[in-house]
Amino acid sequence: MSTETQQLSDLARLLANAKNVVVLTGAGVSKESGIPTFRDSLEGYWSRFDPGELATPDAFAKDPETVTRWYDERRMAALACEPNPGHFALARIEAAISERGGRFTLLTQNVDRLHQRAGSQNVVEVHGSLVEWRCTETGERYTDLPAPFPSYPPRSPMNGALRPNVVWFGESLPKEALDAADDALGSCDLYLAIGTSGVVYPATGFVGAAKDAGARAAELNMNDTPVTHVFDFTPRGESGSLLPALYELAFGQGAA
Ligand code: BV8
Repeated sequence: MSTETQQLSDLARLLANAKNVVVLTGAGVSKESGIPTFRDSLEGYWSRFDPGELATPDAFAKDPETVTRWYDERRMAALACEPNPGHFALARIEAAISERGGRFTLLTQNVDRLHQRAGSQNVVEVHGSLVEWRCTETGERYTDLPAPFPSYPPRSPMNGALRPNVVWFGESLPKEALDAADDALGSCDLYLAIGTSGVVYPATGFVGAAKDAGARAAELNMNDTPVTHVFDFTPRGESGSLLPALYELAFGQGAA
């Protein structure tokens, strides 16, 4: 048996008996749905921009038209995409663990809402969402929005500029998201980081809290990251293949 398969079957055995699983997903999980990952070179018109520069309050203050146009194009792309087998497998893993009386928390850095569309229930959007925009004057949030916006920056009914309700670099994560993450991580026995490059904090640091709670940790990714050394299991491959295989090994007909 290859070390890859051995890793996945060892991980599946832990997953089948886990009491409190915490998963962190990144843009890699949505790649097979056709959504470019956050650090993939931006295509076409956007190739001249650095996403890390555009995803900031300064960029919005300087050029709200360009920033809101970028986010609206990403919103349209996300709405046009479908969840992939990796998203559906995570929803099935959550259901299997819940059925056994276990706890499952999905912390996602993704802003595309594909986990929810695949049926995941306990989803914490640590970086917000593309489909929710908020008025910069009143803070009011809106999800029932024109698709696409007729002009940029879009305006709220109060005529305030609308911004995407995502967390930009330099902005704190929503308190309720951080509290939910801390609560789940504090008694976690298995932590999975999936499809994330492990460079953005505080999300990348969640694995440390899980390890402090005594959890085993797995990093399912295409390649190594700056935090790979922290993990006990590091199966490599596409999440759209690894996650259905993990589900089958842990809960499927052939489960050990
Ligand atoms: C904070 C939402 C406290 C918007 C995002 C200076 C000032 C302030 C803060 C900092 C600073 N310097 C550093 C920081 C901290 C900063 C940070 O971590 N910077 C990094 C870059 C060094 N963090 C913050 O600012 C956070 N807030 O710290 O608040 C604070 C407040 C004020 C002052 C000081 C501190 C806020 C971070 C949130 C930023 N918002 N997104 C948007 O989406 O536009 S982050 C952005 O990166 C996305 O959310 C994305 O999800 C996230 C992480 O990226 P990944 O998901 O990992 O995606 P990536 O493309 O990088 O990698 C994809 C991976 O998938 C790859 O490894 C690839 O191999 C793999 N893959 C590809 N295909 C597949 C696959 N894997 C499996 N299957 C496949 N098929």
